[in-house]
Amino acid sequence: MREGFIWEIIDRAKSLNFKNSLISEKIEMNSNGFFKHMNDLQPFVFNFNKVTEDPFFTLKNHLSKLPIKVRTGDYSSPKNYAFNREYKDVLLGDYVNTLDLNQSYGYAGNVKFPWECFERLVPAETLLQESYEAPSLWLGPDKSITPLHVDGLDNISFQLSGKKKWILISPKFYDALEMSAPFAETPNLHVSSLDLRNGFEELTNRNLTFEVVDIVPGEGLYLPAGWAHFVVTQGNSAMVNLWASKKTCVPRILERK
Ligand SMILES: O=C(O)CCC(=O)C(=O)O
Repeated sequence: MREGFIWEIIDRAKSLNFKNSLISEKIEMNSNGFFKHMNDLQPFVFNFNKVTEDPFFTLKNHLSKLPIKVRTGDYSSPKNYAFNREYKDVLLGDYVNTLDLNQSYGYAGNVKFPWECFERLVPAETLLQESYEAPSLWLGPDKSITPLHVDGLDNISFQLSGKKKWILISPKFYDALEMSAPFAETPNLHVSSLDLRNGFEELTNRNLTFEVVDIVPGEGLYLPAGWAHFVVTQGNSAMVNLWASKKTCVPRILERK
């Protein structure tokens, strides 16, 4: 069951036109403005017209030879995610074959891929490419996990196959999440030390409120920068996402003391 604000927003967002999306209204804010206006920056779920072709088939057909990095080992541990990532280099076509056979060795999370293929997966005539970074693919087996973290750029994701459970936490709880900023090249990607793999007790113990949002194929999630998220996959999943362009979207989490 979706809760309050998410339902409202899905209704409002049904006719979402990306050219007039919230992204363009919000990019002017600096990080101080962000925290001042944080209550206006709400995630929302929207519907999009998913193409009928199986996304895994499309990917194998068009990007079979794309070299990708797959997260392996205990990749869903917050500590490893922040400080000790392990990857296996494979070709996308080979990785999708392992998913088909239930023999996947990890999570192909945040793999950059060409716009041309993005447009085969998400009908995106109204989307202004220059407003976004290059698209990313997130392919993984059942129970693929991304630990709790915060990104510095607004994010739009599109679920193509399988489901995802997103745990969302407002920026107002940032200080309770024990964040660190381990990556020099992406200083606004902050990772929490809280391990939510076995449940959300750590959050309730800290009196944090959080939203649980289940996203199914044909639905997308708009997630403003600064919202912490923990994501778990249900079934083989294919998702694509776009981050707002670094050139125009002021990262809003900050360099906070
Ligand atoms: O789907 C996932 O596993 C994580 C997605 C995510 O962290 C993001 O889109 O920022």
